[in-house]
Amino acid sequence: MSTPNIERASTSGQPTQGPLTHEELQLAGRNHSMPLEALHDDITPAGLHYLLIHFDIPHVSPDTWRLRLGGAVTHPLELGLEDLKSRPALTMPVTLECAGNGRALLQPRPLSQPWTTGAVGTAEWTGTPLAPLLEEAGLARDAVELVFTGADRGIQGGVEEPYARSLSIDEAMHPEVMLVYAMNGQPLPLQHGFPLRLLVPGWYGMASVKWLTSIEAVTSRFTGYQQAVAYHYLQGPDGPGLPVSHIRVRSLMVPPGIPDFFTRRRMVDAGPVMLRGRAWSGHGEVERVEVGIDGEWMPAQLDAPLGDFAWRAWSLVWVATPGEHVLRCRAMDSSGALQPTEQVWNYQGIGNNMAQRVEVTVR
Ligand SMILES: Nc1nc2c(c(=O)[nH]1)N[C@H]1C(S)=C(S)[C@@H](COP(=O)(O)O)O[C@H]1N2
Ligand SMILES: [Mo]
Repeated sequence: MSTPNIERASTSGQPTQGPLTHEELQLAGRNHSMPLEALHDDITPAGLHYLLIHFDIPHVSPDTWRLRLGGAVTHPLELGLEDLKSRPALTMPVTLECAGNGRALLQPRPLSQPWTTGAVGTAEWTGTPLAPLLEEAGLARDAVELVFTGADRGIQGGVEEPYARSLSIDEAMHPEVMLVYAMNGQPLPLQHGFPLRLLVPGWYGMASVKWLTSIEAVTSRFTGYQQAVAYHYLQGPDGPGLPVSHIRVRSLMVPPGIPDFFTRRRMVDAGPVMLRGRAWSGHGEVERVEVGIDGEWMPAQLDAPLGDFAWRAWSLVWVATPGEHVLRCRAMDSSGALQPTEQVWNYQGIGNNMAQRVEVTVR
């Protein structure tokens, strides 16, 4: 192999204490995170929004593309992009976060996409609500779930499948669930699901199926890989474990000052420093953010929420004194959930919302 310092993983999925593997580097290069300085703005430009693509970006021609809504319905529908755009439109800021955000900070480290903290972004999404379409199609009485399938396909855990996820009828009928064709006022970029994706606000990103081609009403629980095997809170390789759904409360700060190129350690000048960041949760409104300066927690100032499903800005003035410091932040939501300061480990490295840690040298 031509990369002598990068090890090759022997098995996928098993946690490791070892150095970064060739496979993780390959995934990290394909799927980038949001640079934390993008936390300055309410809306993340599409090019800075994180990306997660399990397989390959499929080539979809918008002229021949159709969305099929069928299965256990009385009136199956087939819609083109223009049909969808002529329906009632909704634009909403929504914070998306990958369920694996924080995975690579866990010890031992589950082998998969090696996110540190930036697998998040907030875009202004435009689309049409799903519920009226389901009503038009007329769900059969014995329909229990809707299966959403993308045009991309690959092999995971030895299983070859298109990327597909399901929602219960109840979950799918929520008014904020939409079929989205624009991001920040532009047609959906290829990498974010062109021409159409599902958007499930409040849920971790895996639910928001990109390159959507079909919605099928089914009469028994969907058992596809991304639904039944991936995305569970597990303690070991075997289940059962709880399925992953809503985003756990999290906050992040814009790292202050300037970074050292290689270590990204921060250099800050002594004196008052405005610390700023964002906090979000899929379990209710963010009610409190605290900033920890060398272990002492202080309440931050909260701005008005950007939307029901979008992050909330916070700030705090820190009077920086010369020396080495550790800055942290943690948020609490209206369900009472508070970010932990120590890791809470699970086998797939899901939902690691441990409080961020930023090391700073003040000069
Ligand atoms: N068809 C399809 N949809 C998908 C994925 C995928 O690989 N294929 N990845 C999912 C995951 S795990 C996440 S976190 C989000 C990422 O959305 P983004 O790339 O637009 O940020 O898309 C979800 N939808
Ligand atoms: Mo994800």
